[in-house]
Amino acid sequence: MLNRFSRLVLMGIALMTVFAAKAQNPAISAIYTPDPAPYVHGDKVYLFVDHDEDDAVYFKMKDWLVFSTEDMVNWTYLGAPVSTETFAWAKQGDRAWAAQAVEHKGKWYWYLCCNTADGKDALCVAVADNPQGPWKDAIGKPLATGFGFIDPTVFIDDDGTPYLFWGNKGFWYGKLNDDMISFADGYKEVPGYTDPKSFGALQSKMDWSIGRNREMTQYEEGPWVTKQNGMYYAVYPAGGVPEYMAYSTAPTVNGPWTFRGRIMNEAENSFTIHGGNITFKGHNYMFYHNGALPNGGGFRRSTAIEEFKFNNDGTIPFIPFTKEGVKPVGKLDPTKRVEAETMASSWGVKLDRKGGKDHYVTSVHNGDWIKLRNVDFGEGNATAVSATIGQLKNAGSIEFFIDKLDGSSFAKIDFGKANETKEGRITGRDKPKGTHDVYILFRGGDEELFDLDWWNCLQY
Ligand code: FUB
Repeated sequence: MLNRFSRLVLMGIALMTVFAAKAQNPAISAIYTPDPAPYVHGDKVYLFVDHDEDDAVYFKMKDWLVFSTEDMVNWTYLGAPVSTETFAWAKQGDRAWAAQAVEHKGKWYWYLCCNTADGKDALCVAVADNPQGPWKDAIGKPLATGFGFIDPTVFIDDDGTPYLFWGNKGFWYGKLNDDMISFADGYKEVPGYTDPKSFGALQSKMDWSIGRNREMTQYEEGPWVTKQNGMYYAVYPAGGVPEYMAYSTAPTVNGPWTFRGRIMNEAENSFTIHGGNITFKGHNYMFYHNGALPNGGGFRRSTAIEEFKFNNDGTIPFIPFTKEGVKPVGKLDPTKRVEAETMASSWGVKLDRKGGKDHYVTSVHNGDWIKLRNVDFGEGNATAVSATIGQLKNAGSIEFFIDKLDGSSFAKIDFGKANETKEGRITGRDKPKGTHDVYILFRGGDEELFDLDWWNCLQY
């Protein structure tokens, strides 16, 4: 006979299963991830995002996070290696807003925006040898300051020349020197910023940078500049708030820009939308954010992703939002170490807020779960699952399920000591074979259980 608590947990699991079965968007569910800036590097996509605090009721943003994937659905959290503390001159604990990173000649440059200690909008640059860092302030001062100097996007042209574009209440750009941390000849307004032909017509409104009304265009903020087949593309949130996603194109990096219209509607449950597109393994993806996670909203936003195809003439089609998100473009090998913080979706758990290489799934409670997609068990030779935990607050267990969270698990591991590695036998009847989704379900008492570090399948 089930007691009341067990029944509630089972009901909760059933509800969460419905949520899990449908949604790959938002793409990351264990932490809020606004202003996504994806970057393709070899066989990986890195995702650089800002971070809305769980209890934010206005912009409350202190640090920036990194994730990576090889299959577009299972994302590995790589930590929170940069925060306002990285910039000693910056206002601390606030205004860690939109950013984008790029690799150039073996170094990684992360262009971010924050406020100076006296409240000016500032562009900043951090530099590192790899996306996990350690990152440090590249110049020890802002790269540039000015009203509306937010949302930098970095673009490296085919000839290797880097450019930075940015701005809200204005749209500016400048050629960077090869050092990536200084402008070659200053910066200026993007040609056509106030021209409806370039960035769409919008009635005149107050421009705080000049202190009076002027003709404004649809361009709002958050530019994302790329080049494809000789054509320059600027994708950007448009139309004032609530923002939709629009784009313009130009034959040269200096314009003239032509307004091409709407590519995404106003985001679900968020008055901002911000993101950018990449091509990975032959697929085109548009990243953006919405407020669609449980407890999400305009100040608790999450990365979402849609696949799209360019039209034959190079234009970008209108891209509808989906709950399903994108399909996997690779498989996950469970016989290799799988970091616990690699997941396609999750319920209840959180991620640590640290820099460095070691990360954990935290805030684990009874009934929480992690889902991984396209896990390839091959011929079904795995005979056990091994897992390692970090801190232990209370004893508990993990159970592994195939494809759905009901029925019987194929392996179970109990934990009672901090930092232990333990194995659970895979029973013959339930042996996983071929490619499946995997759920890891946490079980225990009412209190927080333990931090999960990593797991893998073993063959004896
Ligand atoms: O996330 C803070 C700000 O909201 C960004 O800098 C803007 O682009 C908007 O998304």
